[in-house]
Order: sequence, then structure tokens, then C-alpha cells
Amino acid sequence: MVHGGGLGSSGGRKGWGGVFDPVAEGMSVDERAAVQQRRLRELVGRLLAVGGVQAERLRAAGVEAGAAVTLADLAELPTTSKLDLWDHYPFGMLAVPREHVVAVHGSSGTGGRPTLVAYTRGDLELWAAMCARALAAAGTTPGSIVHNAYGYGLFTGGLGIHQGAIALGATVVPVSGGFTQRQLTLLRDLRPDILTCTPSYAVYLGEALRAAGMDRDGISLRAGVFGAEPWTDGLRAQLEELLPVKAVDIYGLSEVIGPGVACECIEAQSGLHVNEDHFLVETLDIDTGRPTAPGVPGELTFTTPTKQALPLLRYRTGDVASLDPGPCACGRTLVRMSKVTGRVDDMLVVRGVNVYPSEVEAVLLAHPGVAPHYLVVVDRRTPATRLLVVCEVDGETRTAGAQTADALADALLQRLGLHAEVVIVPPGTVPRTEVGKARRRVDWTGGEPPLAGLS
Ligand code: DLL
Repeated sequence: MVHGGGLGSSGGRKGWGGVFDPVAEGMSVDERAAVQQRRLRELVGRLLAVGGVQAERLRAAGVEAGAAVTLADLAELPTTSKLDLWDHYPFGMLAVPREHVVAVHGSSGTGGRPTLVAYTRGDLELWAAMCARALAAAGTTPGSIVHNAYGYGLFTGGLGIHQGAIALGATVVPVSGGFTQRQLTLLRDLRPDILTCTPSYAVYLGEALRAAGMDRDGISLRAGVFGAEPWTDGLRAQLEELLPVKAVDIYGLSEVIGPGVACECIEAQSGLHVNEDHFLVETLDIDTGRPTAPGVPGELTFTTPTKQALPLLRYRTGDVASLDPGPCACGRTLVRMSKVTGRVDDMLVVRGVNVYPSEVEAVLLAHPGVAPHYLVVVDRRTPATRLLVVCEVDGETRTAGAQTADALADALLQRLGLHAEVVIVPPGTVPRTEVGKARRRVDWTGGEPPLAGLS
């Protein structure tokens, strides 16, 4: 199945310096704008023809079939958000008959309402090409061996990178997450050159390799493609020390396609090239909703004109970053986004799992004796992020302290799919908010504990 001009006008195979799609990734800004405008117009026409919430919003904004929408009009078009996907869960926003969907994926941590996304065969091809671009940007070649330790399953990380490695012609080792001893054996025996996983798991693996006595020079890896959670340049330095890799950042989200929306190049390691021929990117001012200028942080917002099953117009991601249209040492002309610097809502990403403080609250308050005073502490002092849930309980429950903490930890694991350490504190310990919004979460990046008694 073809996407507009195809996945790559070059046929999408290896080109200059290991670039997967030299034509698409290196075209002039004007040429790309022409491609984007054509695709945007097709998308608007398609959404109007299919009907549904996006069509209603377009019509309400005065856009009818046949409208000569230009790129300059993008900022005036209606937006979409996670709420729309939840409201139309599971298949209410499909732009194709359900039978054309060959796979579904989704994101974790949303409790009873997973964010479910759907792919046609063509969407899977597009996704594979996007991940192949990202892997190639990290120095992966058709002869590479990719140790893929992103989780396989509903999460997009494992299967997205898997298909991308195959599209590139590399050898993929679908090791998925966990079973670290087995991972060490495979790293030793298969001698992969590329590691793909979350940055926190990369630290874990690196430390396990060290503990197993494998010396750094004996490790075959030379690049790591790390994403699915926020990480800093400080962690990049630590990772490059721990493992013999150049570490690059890969960004994506299920709603847009999964991994492969943007990736750093190994030449510059400085900003993530957005595959903007397929994912039109804007950064929106959080207060006004208007596009911010290059270099000014705003909410990353993507339009996916070539996706078939679930095309989204101006999807507001909640992730904050800035854009840099300037030239890059690698020769790609694709705009670069900064690392994600934060979220507009209070969603946390802990070890690759999305956590909403509101879900933590739901679990806590479902337990008799737990008071509505809690604090979610994300301990980021070390790369192996810990999630601490501090809560108060009434006197009677307090005598059952350890049992309550264990029961809550179990319930949180069930709901979030993530291990949290529950700390029960005496009544009155968690700070109260008298004015403005309650502060339910704290990022502990160093210094004194945010609450007495935490360690
Ligand atoms: O995390 C897709 C992915 C898989 C990206 C593997 C990269 C590698 P979701 O589970 O839907 O999809 O979570 C998406 O994770 O909105 C961000 O908040 C966060 N995120 C993803 N990549 C990065 C990154 C995948 N490189 C949510 N830096 C996004 C910071 C990231 N945050």
C-alpha cells in the first residue's frame, strides 16, 4: 500500500553516509513543504469523507471538502488529544473499515482506558521505514546486529524497532525486556553492534555487564538508541562511560506511530530529526495554543497525513520541546526537536511506563483507611528511577502498617504495571495545599529528601 509519494522517493534504501532515505531526508525545505502541503490537503479531504469527530471539528472551523488548505492554514485547524482517543475507545476514530486493521498497539499506564492505536498493512510499512531511518541515523547498517531490549507487546517499542531493523536489512535479536542474565549471554555470544532499549535499562544492563566481569573493551556494542522516557545529556555522558557506545535519543508515541517519529543522528548527537514529511510538527504555546517560534519551547503537536488507520490532525502530545530548523552536520534537512524537557500535564514516565498521579490516587483511595493525602516521589537521583508513593493512613490501619504497604504496592503493580515503593507516614506529614493546585508529585533529582523519612 502506498503513502502519497511512497515511503521514500528513492525507493528507501541505503544512500549517502548510511542515510536510509536520502531523497526524503535530504530534500530542500521548499521541496519538502510542497510534499507536506499536498499530503495535508489529502488528509483533510480524507477526514471529511470519513466523518467522525475530526470531520465535525473541521466543518465547525469552516473547512469543507475540496478546500484549498495550505501549510499556512495548519495553525488554524482544530486539534486532537488523548481525550479524543479515550472518548472513542477502542475503534471510534478509525478512518478505514476495522477489517483493514492488521495490528493494534497502545500505551501503558492508563488504567482502565488504554490508549489504543491501529495500523493497516501500509501503516506498518510506514512505521518500519521510520524506524529504519532512526536506526540508520544511529549508524546501523544492513550488516548490523541489533540487540532490541525494548518490550515486545502492546507497547510500540519492541515491535516498532524490530520491523525497522528488518526493513534496514539488519539482524534483529528480539530479546525484549528483563531476563538480564540471558541478555548478557546474548550480548557476549552474538556480538551485536547496536543496543536499543530505554536509557534506564541501558544503565541496568551496563552495570550488570560490569558486575559480570565483562570488560568494556570486550563489548561489541558501538551505538545505543535510547528513548521512550525522558533522559538528559548528563545521562548520555554516564551511559557512554558505562558502555562503549555513542548514545542517541529516539522519540515517539503510540498515537503518532510509535518510535521513529524523531531520532538523533550519530554525527551530531544534538537534537532529534523529526520525520516531518510524514509527521508535520508544531510547538504550541501552552497558554495561547499558538505556534511558538523556533527555539521557543512549546507543546509538541503532530499531524500524520500519511497514516491510514488512525490519521490525526494536530495531535497535542503533552510533551514540551523546541524546534531547530538550522542545518545539521549529518546533511539531513529535517527539522530537529530538542530533547523533551517536560510535560504539560502531570503524566510521569517512569522506566518507560506512563503513570498518571490520578491513577495512583484511585488505587490508594480504594483501600480502606488510606487518607487522601499522598505524594508521588519520582526518585531520579540515580538512572534507575524509583517510584515512591508516600501516603497517610488512619490510626487503625497504621497498626497494620507493613501489610497495608504491601497490599497497596500489589494494587499499584496491578494497575500501573510498575513496581512502586509505598511509604506510610504519620498523619499530617504530607504537605497540604491551601492555595492553587495540589502538588501531588515531586521529582527528586538530588539534595535533601522531599519529605522527612525518605531515603
Ligand atoms: O514510548 C514510543 C517509543 C518507544 C519511543 C521506544 C521511543 C522508543 P508511548 O508508550 O505511547 O510510546 O509513550 C509516549 O513517552 O509522549 C513521551 O512523553 C515519552 N517519550 C517517548 N520517547 C521519549 C524520549 C513510546 N525520547 C510518551 N524522550 C511520549 C522523552 C519520551 N520522552
